[in-house]
Amino acid sequence: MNLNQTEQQQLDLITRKVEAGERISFDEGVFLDEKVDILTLGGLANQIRERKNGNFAFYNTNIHLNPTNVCVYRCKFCAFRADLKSPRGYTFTDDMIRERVQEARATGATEIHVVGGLHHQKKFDWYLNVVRVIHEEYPELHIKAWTPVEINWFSFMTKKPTRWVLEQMMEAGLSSMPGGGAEIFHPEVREQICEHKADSETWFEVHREAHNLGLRSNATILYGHYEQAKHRIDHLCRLRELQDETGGFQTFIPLAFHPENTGMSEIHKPSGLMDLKVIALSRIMLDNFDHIKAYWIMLGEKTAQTALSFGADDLDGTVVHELIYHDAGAKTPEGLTVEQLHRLINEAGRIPVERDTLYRHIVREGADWSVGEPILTSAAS
Ligand code: V47
Ligand code: SF4
Repeated sequence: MNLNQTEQQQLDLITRKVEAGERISFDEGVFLDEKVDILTLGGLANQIRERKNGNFAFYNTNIHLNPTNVCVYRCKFCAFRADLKSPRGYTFTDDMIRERVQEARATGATEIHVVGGLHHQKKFDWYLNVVRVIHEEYPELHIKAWTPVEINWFSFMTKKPTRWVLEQMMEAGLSSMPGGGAEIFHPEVREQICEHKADSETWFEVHREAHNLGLRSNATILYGHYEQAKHRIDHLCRLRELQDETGGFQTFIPLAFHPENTGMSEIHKPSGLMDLKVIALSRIMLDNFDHIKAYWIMLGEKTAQTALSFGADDLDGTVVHELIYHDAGAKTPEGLTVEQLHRLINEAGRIPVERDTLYRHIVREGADWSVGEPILTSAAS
């Protein structure tokens, strides 16, 4: 790392702030992103990671359901969507949903992650029914469903406020919200990649409303395309602000752009170093988030494992039936067994802990599971 004297002083100041648990500013974040080497970033991030989560590395047993890929929108980065009349288009029936839920039960999943396209012809009741069918089939299964893009679409279709939409969904069985649809909040980039869908103000408003109703949610960033350091850091600072207000976010998940079959296929997939850098910067900037997830499906097992020493404390889960990244060229398997996840975590020198969506310990006895106490080490701080 070739820093001049002033830059070295700036890094020393940031290092002292990290050691003291103080907040890193936007300008300092941009400096770290643009000038500081990956090992230094990793060291800073790892300090915070261990302070918050000790030596634990979390995972969960989950299953994905993307009930339709037909979508009215055309986000440039998306390889998953299909036109209404496309032979690639599909839509789940109630029986198909039940079958997926039965699979969830059989594999011991504690969570189902549900997101999909905004189908031209499906009304709000169809989406509500997806949640209801899941909940009726397996009431213990935690339903983490819909991004603000979908909630905003339901609000548009029904002409009802966000709060009403969320309440209907909660009544049907919704338990939390995933972090998707965030992409890059800054309009300079958002307008290039998904200008038509819910803007960043809407994204934040939906999460604020969800948190006010007692739902927990996640957040993501889609990096490795047109964005620059200032856009990435701006994204993290905006999230930190809402978290100060509501405390409702649980986990932050950096998502590396996969270019294959997208409208941005001229871009190269981000390198492993870039992946680790974004994980580390996220851990350093998001001082009020408990968890940073290295989503192995998208990073690959090797980078995800390494990320456990660069700020991440969670690998997501056993994940079966993932489509969004595999349609965009991800070469990872669609699922890992619990044994494989344990091996990845143990090799990284961490202690594997199975969690539920709300970061409570999962206790297993044979085929049965139950929810134990929260395992958060930062709760002690
Ligand atoms: O919003 C779409 C991203 C997101 C591509 O909350 C792509 O636990 C890379 O949000 N290359 C949906 N990324 C997935 C998501 C998520 C994933 C895992 C865990 C959680 C959680 C949430 O996927 C979209 C978009 O940002 N995405 N296409 C692509 N070609
Ligand atoms: Fe539709 Fe979501 Fe794909 Fe955008 S990212 S085109 S909203 S499925």
